[in-house]
This record gives sequence, structure tokens and C-alpha cells, in this order.
Amino acid sequence: MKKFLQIVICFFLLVSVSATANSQFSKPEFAIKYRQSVMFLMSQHFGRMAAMLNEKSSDNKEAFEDNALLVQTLSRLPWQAFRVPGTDKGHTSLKSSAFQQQDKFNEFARTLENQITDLVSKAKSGDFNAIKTQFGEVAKSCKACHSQFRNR
Ligand code: ASC
Repeated sequence: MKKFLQIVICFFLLVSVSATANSQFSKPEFAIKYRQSVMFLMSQHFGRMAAMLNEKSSDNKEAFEDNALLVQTLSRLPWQAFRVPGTDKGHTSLKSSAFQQQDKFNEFARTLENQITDLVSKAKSGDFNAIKTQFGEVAKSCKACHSQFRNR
């Protein structure tokens, strides 16, 4: 009987641990804060790349690539936090339609990831015009999602 009880307790512990791992956020506000933090970092590193492109200096090649790599990593982080139920309420500009149009939302997310990956390879090539054009494509993919799913 004691053994049985131990097994039952182990089972419930495992279930509760995996439930936490699945939801990732202990409160909806943390999901909002998490994705806003990632977006803030992305905008900072994106802005640094824009400034470098305006300076047109080839000294910036490595720094540009570093920033592109950071944005590539960051671009993989926020999506799960956008799927937490209830996080279209509160301190957020997320439109509720993002929940109703998950496929569209995911498509925007994948497009950004692909466009930034392409920017990383262009950055490695050092071809200024190709980098500038691809930077514009990344910016377009940010804007496309924001105008669909972000409240002004
Ligand atoms: C940013 C930021 C956005 C996007 C967008 C790109 O840095 O805050 O909303 O880039 O301007 O087009």
C-alpha cells in the first residue's frame, strides 16, 4: 500500500512539473512581459543595424553581423508567449484577432525568422546593397505583422 501511494505521488508530481514546462509562464502577465522584453531587445538591435546602414562604413561589417545574429536568435523566442490565453487583455497592444487567426500569426512569425536568417547570410557576404535590400525585407515582415495584429 505504501508503495502504491509513492507511485501515485510520483505520478502527480511528474504531471504537475510537465504542466508547468508546457505553459512556461506562471502568470499571463509574465508572458506579456516576456514577449515585450524580447521585442524591445529586437528593436534595439534592429535600430543599431539601421544606424550602421546609414553610416555606410565598412568598419561596421562585424558589428552588423553580430546584431543580425542577435536578432535571429531573438526572433525565435517570443512566439510561445503570444499563445498564452488571456494575454490579449491587460498591459498589451496585442489584438485579440491574433488568437483567432493563429495560422496567419504563425505565418508572419516564420516569415520574420526566414527573412532574418537571410539577412545573416547577406551580412556575412559583405555586399552592401544586398544587405540593405534584405534589411528592408526584414523591416517589411515586422510591419506586416504589426499592422495586422498590433493595436496602435
Ligand atoms: C523596430 C520596431 C518596429 C519595427 C518596424 C520595422 O525596431 O520597433 O516596430 O522595427 O519599424 O519596420
